[in-house]
Amino acid sequence: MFNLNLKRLGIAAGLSLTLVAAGCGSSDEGSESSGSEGGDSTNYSEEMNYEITGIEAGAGVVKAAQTATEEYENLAGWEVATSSSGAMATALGEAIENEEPIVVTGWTPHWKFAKYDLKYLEDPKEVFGGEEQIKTMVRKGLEGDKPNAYKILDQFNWTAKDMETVMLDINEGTSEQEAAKKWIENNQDKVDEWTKGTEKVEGTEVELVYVNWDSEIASTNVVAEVLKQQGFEVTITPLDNGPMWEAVAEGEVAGMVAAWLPGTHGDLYEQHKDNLEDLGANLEGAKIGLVVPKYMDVESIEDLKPAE
Ligand code: PBE
Repeated sequence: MFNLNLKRLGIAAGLSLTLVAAGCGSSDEGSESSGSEGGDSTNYSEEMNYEITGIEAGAGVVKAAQTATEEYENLAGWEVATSSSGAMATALGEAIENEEPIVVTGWTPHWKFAKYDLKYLEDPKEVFGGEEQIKTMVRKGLEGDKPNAYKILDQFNWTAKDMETVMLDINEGTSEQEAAKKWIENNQDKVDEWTKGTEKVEGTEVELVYVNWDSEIASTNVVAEVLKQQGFEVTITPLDNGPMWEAVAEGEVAGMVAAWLPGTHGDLYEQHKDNLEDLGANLEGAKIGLVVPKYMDVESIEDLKPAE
């Protein structure tokens, strides 16, 4: 994962260098803080208004961040501001442009690590958990009703690098569908493994649900395009996290490829696991945590300062 991010950083180096150079010229915060030991010597926490920039309220990473504000004594008085993944990305980009401090609820795979120089804050209390898998969940009975769709969903799996390729392409302006089609064209060998042993259909309907997180937009569009190429009539419906799990457990839709486990969606999995079918991992090496720009002189969640 980290090797991958380094490689990707190379691709975005032109952009990052510009940002860093602009930052150095406009602020001397970096030099002031470079000699410090405890972190947060420039009182970033106050500058950030003791606020973690979150995403959708229903996201697991937001819930974990809220838990962190309770578990870490030094986060007394901190709040997690919720909005959307898009708003978080905009706030992150603006903060970096001005070399201002910001803490966001972050996750990997995500294009932000290729575009910006970022780091995860250490989490000694392990509130955000360790390495995760992204798993595929389908409704009960799908195998009997729509065996070809079931098999493709079961066989779908790719790497963090694959997912990042699609995410970056979308971030750079390619439409979600076009980015998915392009990735499929360039990775036909992988796609052939997913469709292996299945037969084409004529217009069988399949509905997938997801949340508008950049990672899930990438995976869900790719799977949808593969299903379409096999003759399915595919609908993809964005929902909030809780309703996404419910839609599968209640049998309203075929399934989803967006289950982050064991930690991030652990509570939702416990709640619904008896009413859906777990088809296993479609991606290994995912992660969530608090993420900051590398120019910030803080390494651990414990370096942040409590609200006065
Ligand atoms: N995420 C991306 C999700 C799972 C996928 C990390 C934002 C969440 O926190 O629930």
